[in-house]
Order: sequence, then structure tokens, then C-alpha cells
Amino acid sequence: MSDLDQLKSSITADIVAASDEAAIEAVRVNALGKKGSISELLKTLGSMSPEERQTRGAAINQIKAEVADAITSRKSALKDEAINARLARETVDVTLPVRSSPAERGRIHPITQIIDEITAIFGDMGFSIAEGPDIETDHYNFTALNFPVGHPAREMHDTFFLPPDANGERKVLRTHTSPVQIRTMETQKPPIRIIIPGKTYRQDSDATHSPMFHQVEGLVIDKTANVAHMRWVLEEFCKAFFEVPSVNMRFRPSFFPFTEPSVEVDIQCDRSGDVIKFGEGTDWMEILGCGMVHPNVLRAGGLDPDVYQGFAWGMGLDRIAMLKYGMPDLRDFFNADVRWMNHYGFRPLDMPTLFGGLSA
Ligand code: 2NM
Repeated sequence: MSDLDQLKSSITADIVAASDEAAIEAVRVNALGKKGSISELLKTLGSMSPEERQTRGAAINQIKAEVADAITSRKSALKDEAINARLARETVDVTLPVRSSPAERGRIHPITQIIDEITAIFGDMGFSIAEGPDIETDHYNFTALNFPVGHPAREMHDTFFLPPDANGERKVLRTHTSPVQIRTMETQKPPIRIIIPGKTYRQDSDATHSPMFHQVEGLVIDKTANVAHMRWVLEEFCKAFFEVPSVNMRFRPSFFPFTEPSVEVDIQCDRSGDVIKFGEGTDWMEILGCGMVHPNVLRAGGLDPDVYQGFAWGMGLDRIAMLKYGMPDLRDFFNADVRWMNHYGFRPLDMPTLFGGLSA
């Protein structure tokens, strides 16, 4: 075999062996590139005699053309192969169901839902939301609320105390949201109509008590606010919250340091079946405490009790949520179990409104 035939068969073998576009390009550069084997052969023509150049030149150019053709067709075959492989690999199954978005998969915690419901009801009556810190001073949590130093009501609250600071002052985790009422009286001129939802803390833990729990309190202060107004506001609230056209309420005398008189409110219900029904039946359930704000509390908030008067109330949310939505154990509320949330949680776009239904 001549040297040219040998070169041709060696390049042909390389062309056949090239398995992708990069490999065939390398074969082209090795044969036909500036320093390729065939290009080097063509450079030798210059030093030959005219006769030799004629035969040898024709033979080299013939090989060059054949090799170039072979490379071009192999290249296009490899390109087709690559495209076909990619098409096979990147198929999309258009019959797969659409994955639901985070906004559809997430759930609103029942406590958040209850707060949103209560906010919708009182917002409709012209109340605003007020908030304050979870870590409070003894003054805002007790003294300003007419719990005198040494008064037994302080012990009743099972307070969590923080270590004393450099001045010897011992802060507390607020045992109720009432400190926010004092802070609001200090900064806002009456008339005041606020509700205060938030976390509260007491050292208590069993199936129906969590050391962190939730309250909503309310406060109305102006020059004429009285017990009849309080009764109307609370009755309208109960009807809207329990989604019934009428409720029977029972006011029992009670004691709170921050109100005088103080009462506890029960609503009529029917506990004979599996679920509690409100607005009917012969049973009573305690739902909140309330009263006329004590003159000492108004004074502590910087208001003159001879000019201003008002009423306030407070209710625990966790127990109410258990009753309204039929949840058996309070501790599940704070276990962050996604299965529990999927069962009891609310869809984020089902926001409670008075016109659209609270818990629909
Ligand atoms: C309750 C019951 C009765 C209450 C009173 C006040 C304040 F600060 F205005 F005096 N805030 N909340 C209150 C009254 C809270 O919870 C069962």
C-alpha cells in the first residue's frame, strides 16, 4: 500500500471511530488543519520537479477531497444523533398534574384564623388593633392595673419572672395583654376603641393549659361609655363570632383588680350532642370577663376618672378555638405537626369577613 493509501485508511478509521461532534472536529484539524497531515503533504509539493508535482499533487488533492467529504457527512450524522438523543432524553410528560403553589399548600393556624375573625368583627364596629411587647415591666403588667404590691392577685397569675437587670428591676412575661391598654391610654387621647390580640404567659401546663396562650382584650374609653354599651358590644360580638342570629348571655358578678364592677359572661349552649351548639339549649359556657375600668387604672393611664370612663373585657382564645373547631387537645396547637395543620388549618385565601362568612 502506498504512503497515501496508508494515510487515507488511517484517517478513515479515525472518522469512523469519532463518536461525537468534538471528536470529529479533532479529526478534521489533525488532517486538514494548518498543521494537519494532509496539509503537511501539500507543503512538500514546492520542492518537487514539475512532472512529479503533477502526479503527486493530483493524488494528494484527491485524498484531501475524499477525506473532507467523509468528515462532512460524519459530522452531520453525529449532529443528527446528538439532537435525537437530546429529544429522547428531554421529553416532557404533559399529562402530569400541575404542582400546587405554596399559597395553596400552606395553612393558616386556627389561632391566627380566630384572631382574623375577631379582628373582622370588631373592625366592623370601628375598633383598631393595638399591640405591645411580650416582655413587660412589673409596672405595666401589675401596678398600673391596680394590682397593689403584695396583693394576692399577683400570685394568682403564676408569673414568669426574668432575672433582675443592673438596677434590680425584674421584668416579666406579660400574664395578660392589659399592659397594652395602659400604653394606649398614655399615648392616645380618648375616644379609645381598641382590641388587643396577642400571646400571654403563665406557669401552667396540662391538657387544657399551655404556658404560652393567647388572649384578645378590648377597651372602650370616652366620656359616657357605660355597662349598657358594654353589653351591646359583647352580644353583637358573640352573635357574629358563633355565627348565630341570637345568643342568651348571663352576667355573673366576679372580681378583677382592674375593673369595678367586674362580671363574667356565660353564653347559652347545647352540649347534649357531639358538638356544642350556641344560641340554643340549656347549658352555659363561660367565654369572657369584663367590667368598667377602675378609676385607679384610668389614673395610671394618665386619664382623669372624673372626665373619662370606659369598659374592658378579656377572653382566652385557645379554649374558644378548641370549642369552635372541635379540637380535643390544646397541646397539639403548638407542636408544629404538619399533619395536624393540614387537618385543622385554614386555606390562606379563605380570609374571614363579615359579608363572606367568618369560617366558611
Ligand atoms: C379581663 C376581664 C376584665 C381588662 C381590663 C383592662 C384595662 F386595662 F383596661 F383595665 N384590660 N383588660 C379586663 C377586664 C380583662 O380579662 C378576663
